[in-house]
Amino acid sequence: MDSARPILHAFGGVLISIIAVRIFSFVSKGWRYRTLMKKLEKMGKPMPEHSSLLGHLLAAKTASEELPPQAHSTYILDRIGKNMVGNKNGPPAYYFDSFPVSIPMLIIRDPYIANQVTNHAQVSAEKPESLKSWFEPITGKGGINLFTQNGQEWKHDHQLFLPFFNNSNLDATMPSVVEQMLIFRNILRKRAQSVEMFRLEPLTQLLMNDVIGRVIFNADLGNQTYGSHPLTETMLRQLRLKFAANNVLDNIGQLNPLRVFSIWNNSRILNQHIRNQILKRVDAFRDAKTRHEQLEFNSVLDQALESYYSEPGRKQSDPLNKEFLDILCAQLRMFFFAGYDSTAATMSTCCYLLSKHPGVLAKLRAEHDSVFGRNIAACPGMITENPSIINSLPYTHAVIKEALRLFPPANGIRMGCKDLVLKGRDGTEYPTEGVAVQTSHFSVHRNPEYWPRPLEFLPERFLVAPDHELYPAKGAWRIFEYGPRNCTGQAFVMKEVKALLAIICREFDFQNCYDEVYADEQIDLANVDNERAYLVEHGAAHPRGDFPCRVSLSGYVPGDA
Ligand code: HEM
Ligand SMILES: *[C@@H]1O[C@H](CO)[C@@H](O)[C@H](O)[C@H]1NC(C)=O
Ligand SMILES: *[C@@H]1O[C@H](CO)[C@@H](O)[C@H](O)[C@H]1NC(C)=O
Ligand SMILES: *[C@@H]1O[C@H](CO)[C@@H](O)[C@H](O)[C@H]1NC(C)=O
Ligand SMILES: CC(=O)N[C@H]1CO[C@H](CO)[C@@H](O)[C@@H]1O
Repeated sequence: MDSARPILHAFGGVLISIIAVRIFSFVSKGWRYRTLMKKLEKMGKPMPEHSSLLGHLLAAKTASEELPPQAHSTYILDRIGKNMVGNKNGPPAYYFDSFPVSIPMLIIRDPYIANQVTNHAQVSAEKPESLKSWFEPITGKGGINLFTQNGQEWKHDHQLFLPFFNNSNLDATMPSVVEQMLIFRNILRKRAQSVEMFRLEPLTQLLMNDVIGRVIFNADLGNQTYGSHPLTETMLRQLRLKFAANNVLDNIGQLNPLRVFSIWNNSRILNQHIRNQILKRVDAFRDAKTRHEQLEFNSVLDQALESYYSEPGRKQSDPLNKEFLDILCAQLRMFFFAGYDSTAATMSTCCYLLSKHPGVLAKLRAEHDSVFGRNIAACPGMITENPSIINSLPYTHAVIKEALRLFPPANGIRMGCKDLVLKGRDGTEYPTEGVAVQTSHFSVHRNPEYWPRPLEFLPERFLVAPDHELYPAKGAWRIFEYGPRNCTGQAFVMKEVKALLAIICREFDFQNCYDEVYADEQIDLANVDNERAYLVEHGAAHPRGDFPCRVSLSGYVPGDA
């Protein structure tokens, strides 16, 4: 035992030093952030009352207490703005210091200011360092992926994957996508035989999981048909863990050692599966190349291999180097997440809103009649034969945009710099040095100064001429953000959701069961715009309750186009 003592001593010393360094860095960071905010407060910049000790945590607490349970942090940020004196709709932008929850931020609620951010040469391209810890459980590898990378490293990897998203390659994926949607349609047909209520979103999630497994890394997850695939399960489990105890005010959950361990364990399993998939595909990819076979489409993985092997000095027979394999693994985990979660939410949100707006549904069906003809059953085959047909569905497109306006799954974030001082329309200046600039899509998309009838579901606003009062202001709809860091997957999202609506909307009627499920609920919905399906935190922002509904065969008879 005695001989172990010096070692234990040394170990204890190291441990204490590590802890001391961590505490020191935490305190000095906190001090720096609070001082920066105090300075901005003294300059009279818009912000809630700032405490030297707690920053704006009390303002966040007050705001969250005025909201229903689990309301997404986007409502908290919106509420904090509305609680500030002087402007009942809240200021166009305000500073927010929630350290240790996040680094200091400038929250933007106005498109005029948001446009300046995405037009600025440096800031438009720069992500804050702190975003990496958000992504770490999802992508591993220190949270490094296209969302969080900067500079040359981002440019390089962005180029690597970009060709996947060209229009002809996306069209070439559509037959595989439609195949999965037909499985989904059959599941709905079964549900339609019973009057039992069910939740739609878990089904759109499985649909999108299977779609994305195929187009991201050539995996047939088959979850819709066979029961859940380990990869699907691990990803869903990881997201549940990440968001279980993770809201703006309760970050303590992240320190729970059991949770930390489970996240690490899940991360390990995700890596194993994806690595195997990569290595399997490298072989198949080489095979196809030596036999000069044309692939049906390039998956994201195929595209990365294609780019990798066409770099100068590399031979087709070379193995992947470790560095590339690591980053590829992290990027594919990111694509797997980015590819299914928010798209699945969008699909169920559209079905929810259509169930509440029969007039919109009627117009949507009429458009599908005119493009796909009177034989409803022929539609999927027509998309498979000629994927570009879904580009001629302007009303459907507008329905999706309007659903996304009201239920934005994501936000935009950039790192500010000394050179960028934003200006409000009233002349107020907002320095951005040292703060992350976050554009709140929810607040921008419901901003009454830019959107007439902001809370109404009016797809027509995206179809009217520029001189019409409903015509959206520049940059007021920014669901995929603008500038060099906009969403790489946006064209794909629109194609997928349009195809799904074309395939299911004429055949089925959805009956919205929110009132039934939440009939006995005694909560005040005033601060979530009286919306029972208010957004909650789960990966991307999702409507609460996973859309409880019933589905039935509509009996719809297509009209003459
Ligand atoms: C409804 C669905 C989706 C929404 C609302 C959405 C939204 C966004 C937003 C707002 C950003 C920019 C974030 C920022 O400005 O800080 C973004 C970035 C990104 N999205 Fe999406 N997205 C969706 C679906 C997808 C899909 C299906 C893919 C890929 C298959 C994808 C891949 C990406 C990537 C790679 C980035 C990072 C771009 C970069 O910084 O280089 N997204 N997305
Ligand atoms: C689009 O990407 C695919 C797959 O990488 C490639 O084969 C095709 O040549 C590209 N087309 C265009 C127009 O860039
Ligand atoms: C890691 O997770 C898997 C899947 O949930 C589980 O079977 C396994 O026991 C876990 N490993 C450890 C060491 O807890
Ligand atoms: C989106 O980003 C790409 C890649 O950086 C860029 O080429 C394109 O112009 C951007 N689009 C918009 C609308 O900002
Ligand atoms: C159709 C089907 O079998 N779906 C299964 C997919 O996986 C989930 C669990 O993640 C199961 O609950 C579903 O039954």
